[in-house]
Amino acid sequence: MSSKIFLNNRLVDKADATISVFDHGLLYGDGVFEGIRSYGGLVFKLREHLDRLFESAHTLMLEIPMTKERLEKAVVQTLKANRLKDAYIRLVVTRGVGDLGLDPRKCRQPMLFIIADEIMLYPRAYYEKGLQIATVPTVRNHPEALNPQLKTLNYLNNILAKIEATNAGVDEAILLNSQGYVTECTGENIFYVRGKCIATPPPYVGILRGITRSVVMRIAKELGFSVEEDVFTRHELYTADEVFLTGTAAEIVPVVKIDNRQIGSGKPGKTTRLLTKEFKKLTPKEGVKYDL
Ligand code: PXG
Repeated sequence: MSSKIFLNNRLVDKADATISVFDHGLLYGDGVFEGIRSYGGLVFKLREHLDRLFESAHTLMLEIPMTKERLEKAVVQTLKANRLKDAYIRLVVTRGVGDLGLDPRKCRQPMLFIIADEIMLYPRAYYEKGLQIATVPTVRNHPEALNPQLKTLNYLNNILAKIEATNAGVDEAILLNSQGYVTECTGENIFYVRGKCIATPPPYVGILRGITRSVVMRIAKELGFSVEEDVFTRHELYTADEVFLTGTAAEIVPVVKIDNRQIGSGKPGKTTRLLTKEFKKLTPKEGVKYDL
């Protein structure tokens, strides 16, 4: 069965899911997106993802051509059409077709599409052995230039960082802000563990307020950890007991080496493993249910 894409209010075959070269999403990166997952027939944190999508669009003055309720149904409809219980969902809204000038007023109709596909899982070794990551020269977007809270089609800041990490021979990049404080990775938030304390940077340093981040903070509090949102430098990461990353695609990944410094024992730590276990208990329980 060929996969079905939800494109502007209807399901079309993948081969027919095409958009114009005059779409400003392509010409200028003018658009917003979300990456969502479903686990065993439940869409995880769908409402939170839709809220964030609408917030990003609101700031860009991009009108999403559908209500949140209708969009929720459209996501489920796309999952059903593709008969996917465990899926990766990409929801994109672009400014739509305009002319060769960046004025968004020339774009009459936003373009909305939803792709639901098999999840591309990270290699098992990442979870079993842990990641090696490095800080990169590219600085995270300044919040007053392009706020990282906006999940827009402009991901070049993150892509440059990813290229630099790859060039340095590591799996992922840490981006610092213009003051040298740790922000996040290219598509994941970052945490460190020290004893019974778990810390992660606050949104004002310039990060995306990740949905997985919020879930992990909640789990950690429930387990009796003190959870802090605080600014910190690389030194705090180098000297932590454990470091891990969170994101929709990655879930929770242990980090064992940063800028060639071993973190803790050099193996995924017990707190990271405990949080992962609790997170995995939660995902098949919380979410918007659908039947195939
Ligand atoms: N920071 C950045 C810059 C991100 O793009 C996260 C943190 C984690 O947020 P969530 O809400 O997912 O916990 C992200 C998320 C993709 C993809 O296909 C990207 C993300 C999520 C899912 C898929 O590139 N980024």
